Amino acid sequence: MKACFMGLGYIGLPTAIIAAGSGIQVIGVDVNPKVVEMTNRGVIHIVEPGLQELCSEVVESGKLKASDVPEESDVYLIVVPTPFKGNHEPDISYVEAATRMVAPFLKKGDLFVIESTSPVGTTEKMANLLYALRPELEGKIYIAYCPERVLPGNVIYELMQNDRVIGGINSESTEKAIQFYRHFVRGTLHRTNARTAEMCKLTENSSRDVQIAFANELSLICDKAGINVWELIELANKHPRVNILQPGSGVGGHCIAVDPYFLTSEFPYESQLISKAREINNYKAFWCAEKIENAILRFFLEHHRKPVVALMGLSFKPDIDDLRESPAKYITSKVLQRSADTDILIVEPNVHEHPVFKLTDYKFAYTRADIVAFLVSHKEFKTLPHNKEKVILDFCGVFKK
Ligand code: SAJ
Repeated sequence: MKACFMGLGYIGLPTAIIAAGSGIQVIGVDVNPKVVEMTNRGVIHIVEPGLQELCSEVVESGKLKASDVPEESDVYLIVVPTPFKGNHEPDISYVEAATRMVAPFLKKGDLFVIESTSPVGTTEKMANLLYALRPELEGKIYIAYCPERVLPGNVIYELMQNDRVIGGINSESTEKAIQFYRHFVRGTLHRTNARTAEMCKLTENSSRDVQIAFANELSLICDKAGINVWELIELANKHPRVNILQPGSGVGGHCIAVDPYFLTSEFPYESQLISKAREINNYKAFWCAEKIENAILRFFLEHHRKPVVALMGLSFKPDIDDLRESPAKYITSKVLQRSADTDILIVEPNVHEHPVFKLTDYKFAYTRADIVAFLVSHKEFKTLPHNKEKVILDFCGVFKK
């Protein structure tokens, strides 16, 4: 069997590698020539534990090859980004472009699967597009939606072990997609229709966003009330039916901070809670930036000199190199803008170089700084010694108690 993966990003690349590892012949297609070149050398362009070794193996064995154009295959998977436009409306133009690219290669009996997070109805839309481009294939190809559910940082395990929801445009398509995913997924494959599968993905990430918003709201209340929010949550979670998540510097990444808008833009009146959760999680990053700016001002008034400030972490969550939609990056930019004349040290242990931010070693920054703001709870930061001399703004529970 041969599969063509359109998109070798944070999800497409690991999935292509795992599929190739299961014996499927894989061609991975990406518009970025650097990604194609690196993949063909067996080098991954993302940080993901364990993935490098697997990539080298499947490239050496000839099971995975990358290119900028698709090749005739039996299965085509669309794993490209779905960002949103300025007004938070989903932008499915990459899904559409990838669909157009594979259309000439499709033949009778082939399977076409969308994995990209998509607004409800996208799979049907792409089916209609394919039939418009290749009318002779109507009713002769299988089309399904199967959202990915993996957590960056634990991708290999989750790709193989997580349950998957698979929804075809008809039951034959669902069955065909189930047969494909059986090659490399050990979790249960749940059958549904395409619209429900699309909605399921949006529901999962919106649900997490709402839950994090609750934790972030608690952190704002606790800050005013003089209560340690980490201790509070730990205690509340001792209740057998309470399970509160952790507050942080906001919600980032290309999933949780984006997907709820796919619902709020299309169902604005029905999605009040989802909408409010987005507002709270966005506000949390703004609030953190204000806290840092106030601390700088207070330090100046007390010590009659500008403080050295360390901003610890830039990625959107702990122990990864991914800066997409990162609240830490937003906070850093905002503080740099507003406190341009202050000595600000920026730290991100998972990134070597950044085109905009000059990065500093985390131990050096921590030692030098008068004010330390933890924006991401990277594992390295947890090993730093407590220092009562410094002003510590711990937005994500590095030192918890
Ligand atoms: N965060 C908190 N507090 C928490 C948990 C997370 O503030 O208690 C923040 C993180 O710091 C980060 C953001 O939320 O900024 C999102 O991180 P995450 O770990 O919750 O999720 P992602 O974006 O890495 O992955 C999510 C996952 N979805 C769910 O857990 C429902 C993953 O399974 C999906 O595959 C992925 O989105 C996706 O691709 O959609």
